[in-house]
Amino acid sequence: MITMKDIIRDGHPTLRKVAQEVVLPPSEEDKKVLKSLLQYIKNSQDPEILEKHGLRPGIGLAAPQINVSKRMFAVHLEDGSDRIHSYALFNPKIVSHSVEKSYLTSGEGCLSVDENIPGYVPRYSRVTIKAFDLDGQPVKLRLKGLAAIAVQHELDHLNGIMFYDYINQRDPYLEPANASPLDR
Ligand code: SB7
Ligand code: NI
Repeated sequence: MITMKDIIRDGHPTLRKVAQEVVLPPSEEDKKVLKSLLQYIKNSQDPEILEKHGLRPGIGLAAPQINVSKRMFAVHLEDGSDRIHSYALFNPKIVSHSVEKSYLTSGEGCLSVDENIPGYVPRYSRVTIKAFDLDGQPVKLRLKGLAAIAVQHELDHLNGIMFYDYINQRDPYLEPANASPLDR
């Protein structure tokens, strides 16, 4: 079971690396790691397990955050339309995206960043993702809203990018161009 002690923090070099593609079909070991990422997110959303193991709540977790530099991540969240998005993906790619952007009015956080870093993080409003699921089968997802934002945050971890890289240094709350606000 993944707990906070397994999660590497800002400053660790792995968080700035471009992660390696996963060899498909996935090995049992890679599947085990990906399942454990999803399980962490689910556990962190269960108040009892969260409390018992001192977890920080999250809606996604990428393999580099547990110091595994491979292209896989999990997302588990309920969006503004009460829809549950639960994904565990290998080798995800954005194949198309909207011109329009979106940002969370509450900003973003990261399990690998202990401080709160305020500011707007511009993301594409809509993304189409191609990836492979736990069985190694191809999947194509069309996402908007919080699910689109979460997937972009996780994909960035596979490319060594942190959410605060996008925050305007002069004015963290500068309205991003072409963007609509999203309340969580
Ligand atoms: C706010 C939080 C997240 C994504 C988008 C907006 C995920 C937080 C947990 N993570 O650190 C996952 O990488
Ligand atoms: Ni993160």
